[in-house]
Amino acid sequence: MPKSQNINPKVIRKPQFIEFGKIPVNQYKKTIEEEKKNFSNEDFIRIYHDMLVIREFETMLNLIKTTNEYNGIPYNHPGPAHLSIGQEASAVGMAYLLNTDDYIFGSHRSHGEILAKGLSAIHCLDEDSLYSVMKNYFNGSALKVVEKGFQGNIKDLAINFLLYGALAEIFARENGFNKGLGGSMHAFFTPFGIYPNNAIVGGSGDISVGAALYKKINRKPGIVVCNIGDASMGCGPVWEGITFATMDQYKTLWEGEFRGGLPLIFNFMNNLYGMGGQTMGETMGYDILARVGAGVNPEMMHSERVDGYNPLAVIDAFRRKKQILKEKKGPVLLDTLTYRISGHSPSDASSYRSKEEVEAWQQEDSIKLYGNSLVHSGIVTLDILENITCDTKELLTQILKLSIDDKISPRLDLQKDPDCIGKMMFSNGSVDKMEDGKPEVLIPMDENPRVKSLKTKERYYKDKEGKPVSKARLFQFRDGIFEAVIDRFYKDPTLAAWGEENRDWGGAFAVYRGLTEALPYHRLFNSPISEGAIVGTAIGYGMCGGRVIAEIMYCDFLGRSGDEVFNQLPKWQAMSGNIIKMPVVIRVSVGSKYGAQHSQDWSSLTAHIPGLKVVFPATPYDAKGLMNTALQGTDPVIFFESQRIYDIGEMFHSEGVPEGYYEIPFGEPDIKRKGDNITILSIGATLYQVIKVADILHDKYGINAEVIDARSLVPFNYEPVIQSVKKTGKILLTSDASTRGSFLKEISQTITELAFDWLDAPPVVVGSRNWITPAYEMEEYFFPQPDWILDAIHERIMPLKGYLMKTNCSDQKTIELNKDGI
Ligand SMILES: Cc1ncc(C[n+]2csc(CCOP(=O)(O)OP(=O)(O)O)c2C)c(N)n1
Ligand SMILES: [Mg+2]
Repeated sequence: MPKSQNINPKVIRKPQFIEFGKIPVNQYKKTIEEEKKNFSNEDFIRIYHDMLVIREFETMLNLIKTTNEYNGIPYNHPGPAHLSIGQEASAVGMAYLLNTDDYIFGSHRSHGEILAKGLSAIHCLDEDSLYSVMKNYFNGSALKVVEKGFQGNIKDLAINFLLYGALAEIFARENGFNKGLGGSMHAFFTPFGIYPNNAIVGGSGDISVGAALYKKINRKPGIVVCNIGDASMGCGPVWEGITFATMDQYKTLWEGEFRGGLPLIFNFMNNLYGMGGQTMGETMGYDILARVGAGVNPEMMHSERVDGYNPLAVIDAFRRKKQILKEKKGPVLLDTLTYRISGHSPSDASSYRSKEEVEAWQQEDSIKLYGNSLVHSGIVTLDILENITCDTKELLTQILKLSIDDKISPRLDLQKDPDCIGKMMFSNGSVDKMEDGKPEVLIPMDENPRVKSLKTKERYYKDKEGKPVSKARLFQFRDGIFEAVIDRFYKDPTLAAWGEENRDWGGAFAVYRGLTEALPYHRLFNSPISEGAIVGTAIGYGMCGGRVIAEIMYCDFLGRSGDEVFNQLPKWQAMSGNIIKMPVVIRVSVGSKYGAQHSQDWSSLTAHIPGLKVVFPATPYDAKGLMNTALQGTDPVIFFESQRIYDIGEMFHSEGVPEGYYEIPFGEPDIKRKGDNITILSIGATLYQVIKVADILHDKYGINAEVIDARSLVPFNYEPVIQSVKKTGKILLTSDASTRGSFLKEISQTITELAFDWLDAPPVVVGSRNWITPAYEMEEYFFPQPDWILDAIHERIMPLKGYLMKTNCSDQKTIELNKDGI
């Protein structure tokens, strides 16, 4: 809570009533005659044309899925096709007033939105820009296909390009908009402002908020439209996204031109169903979806239901809502009423709705009714409409032929390059700043109180006389992270950071102390307690071109951002065909002292997910160097920090932590102590237990342990570890993660495979117990202790002369515990 806003009990405790205003429902009443001042005849016809293109595109896919044929052309498409037959007016109405600066996000059912937005972009762009978009996209590979033998103007060529790029993508062809790695549910095309469509229901709910933040924070033109289904209103990320998007601080605390609401429309494409669950009347309680806006903020999100079966009603709504966003009074909630005539997917048996219901909606078919109204108003003749239908069918037949021809539209050649998808998981960029410009800061860096105070600190844990430095004088682990972060804030104008208690408080563990003084609100702010949206918005911000640090206060809370961390953050770079970069650093603090729900090390979960880089430094020198690398990169990084060592000083790098900038490459384990007799590899804070063990081994048993700090989990260079094992013949691995399924088990398995011939004993893993983390007073029975490591060495690797076991780590015990699921 900022001190500038005083919460006065005399005011807050006063009795009052909350009053809700009216939410318009289907209030559009204009006739075509009345709309003639807004649309030329050409415009009216274009709307019809665009709806029809979508209808025919989806009809073609439906026929392919259900009959393996369209217009005499056979094809088998085994993948998904969630069609939007019936929803065309809502898509075209949504896209009609948008240009390429306006970004749309969507769901699994987005073919219609892609085509509508693409057609709208083609209409807006001049021919030169259009041609250069097509020519520059993947070296013009899709353009070459549609350009061959084409006769006509650039705009028509671009329509062919749009249809081909989308269809080739749906059929997983390399010429598709995302090299065939997105497919039907995820296809998108950023040059036309079409941003990721998400197969996780509600997945766009928070990502699009991040995109709107990107526009606001970086003064970019345009708005963001989050197109999601009605059933996604039941999803956490959507609610969190709405909460994040409507925070008061944009209007109360953000300064100058940054003050004001986000340029964002939550546009619910309300077809009244999930798959088979009926939202109004069965699975939700809102009756009319637009009602939800009423409870969110005093503006009721300018919520409105609009008749999405009338394209002009939707355009009218978007015109009015865009004005609201222009006045910085957003975000807005639109409940765009529609109906899908097609099944959820072509295999849908429609067991959840009656034939009569579907027929009733077919009677009101938006294309038919809109076409008739154009004819009645004398705007167009039936013949012209028929011609549009014939031309579209012919065009789609052509596009289909091109898209399914294996020679013209091959798939990625995994035979020739088996690693080609693997190589797309990361962009591996190294960029000082994501964009040129002067970073906005409040004071010069050297006037920052924390920066000044750090200049007086000892950057090594012992002073010149070899005496340990007091905590007050010590440059600590948290300071290493701070130095990397503040440095980047003064380098990269796009860098923004958010999370719980990031501002004023200075981050829950004081890593950010000093940043509040340095940065305006729009670069550092407190988020709601919405871990999903903290990560989701960071993803949206990153994929639009900004660099961002988001913070998860405790590792245990990662589950709250499960989908964002598992499905979104790691996947979009590859799913885009490497069009998208993801310069997103997620700081995750691993707790202790606070018991079962605040002390878990879940690093293995994140390391298991392809597409994330995962690091876990254990010293201030490594923390600063690795954070610099994370913030120089263009890939998503999960940056683990152990709360047990935030105040530790640098004990290994004898020159201490350098004041200047340096990077530590990801993936390089670091030998913290040299030795010949046994290798001990640790991840995270357990390093300090290992050092104690190494001392005991040396002093009591004359054994020299080589201590390796993994530092990174992904990527990971095995070579130095193998080298060490070749020398010692023995390895023990230890970390604070519960043993079962930990990343150490992965490393030990790989070492077994790579260094079996040199091993005198199997690699042994000592992790935490497979229980809940108990209270601080009992933690020594949970986290790996020096005795446990010594026990394991004695029992499993090499007997230590005269050693007495402290715990039972026998084979029998291991079998018993596993039998009991412990
Ligand atoms: C998180 C998640 N849960 C379930 C599904 C399976 N699923 C796919 S679409 C769908 C219904 C979505 O309904 P809605 O959001 O209204 O979009 P619509 O399909 O009606 O366009 C479901 C349950 C999913 N893809 N993601
Ligand atoms: Mg729906």
